[in-house]
Amino acid sequence: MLTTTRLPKSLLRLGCLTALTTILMAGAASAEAVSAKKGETANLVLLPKFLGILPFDQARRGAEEAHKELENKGALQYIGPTPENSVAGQIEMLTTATTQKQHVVMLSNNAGDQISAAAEAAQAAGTKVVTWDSPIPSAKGETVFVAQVDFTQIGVVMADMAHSMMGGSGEFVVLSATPDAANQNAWIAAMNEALKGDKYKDMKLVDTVYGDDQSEKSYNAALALVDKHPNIKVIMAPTSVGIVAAAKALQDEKLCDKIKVSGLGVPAEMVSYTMNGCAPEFALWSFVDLGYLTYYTSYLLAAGAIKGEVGEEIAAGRMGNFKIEKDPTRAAGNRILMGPFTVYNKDNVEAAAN
Ligand code: RAM
Repeated sequence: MLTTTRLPKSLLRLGCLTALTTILMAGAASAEAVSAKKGETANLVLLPKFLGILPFDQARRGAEEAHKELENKGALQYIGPTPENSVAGQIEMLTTATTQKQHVVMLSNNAGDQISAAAEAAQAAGTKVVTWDSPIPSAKGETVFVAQVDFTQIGVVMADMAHSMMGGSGEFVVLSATPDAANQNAWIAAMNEALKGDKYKDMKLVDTVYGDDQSEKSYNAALALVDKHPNIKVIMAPTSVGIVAAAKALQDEKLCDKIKVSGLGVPAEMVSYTMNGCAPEFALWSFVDLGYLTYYTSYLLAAGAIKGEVGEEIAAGRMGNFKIEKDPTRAAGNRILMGPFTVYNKDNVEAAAN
């Protein structure tokens, strides 16, 4: 983005329009951004937490769009474990991809730091690891994280959605994905941090439980929360699986007048619960775009056009330019920040669900 502070003072004083326009145009074209050369050979593996849910299918769609656009002569594989075997399955698949000498594994990490040894081994053998959706917490073995949104900000959004649904006071609970999920854990930590603010002083988070991103487990976990904490006003589920399961559980138990669901969900899966008032407000970003941007990043890395270092800028096709920066939400690691996210309610959810 261009700001006037980047223009030389002498120019501003002169108000020289032609020179100013030239500079603005040069800035817009972003001379430093690295563009992808079509037709390279990059063997890429898209490895989500597990297979079988809509957000990851959408990310795959975005990656395939970029794959075609860049006329990659290499292969794009989409592989993943089952939700039940996610941690061990991801580590095994990363190790296999390393043995196969794949150029880049694009990983939505569900294994916490348990995967870092496999990721470091991959890097040592020449297979780069680009994380998306869910990073490696320590960043060990990770080249760069393509962050869907700023993780600190999403914590604040979750606190605010709970605040508005609870009228600013009372008890609420979190129904998360798996206990090791780096993304959900970071969002919950960020929400807890946000809750320290004065605005939220009358809200109390009384429990955090895990439905493992599995529908039935999450459904039962939601029912158990309601039994255990009869006074809760909100179930906050920062998972596309958990939020649907919790909304269905409350609907089935006819509890939506008393308890609301919120969190992160896919509009197409949430629309009926938003319209009937069980889940009045939730947020999400585009997983298609996340897959597309992750692919561009990985293709450029595979081609040797970038190294994944802070300050490098890439041109990511229809999405525009992105800079690699130090990830301010982790102690170590680099990130590319995508954004934005959308907050959905009954006014916009139907249009987004189509
Ligand atoms: C589930 C997964 C994914 C997360 C979304 C919000 O689909 O846990 O990693 O980003 O929820």
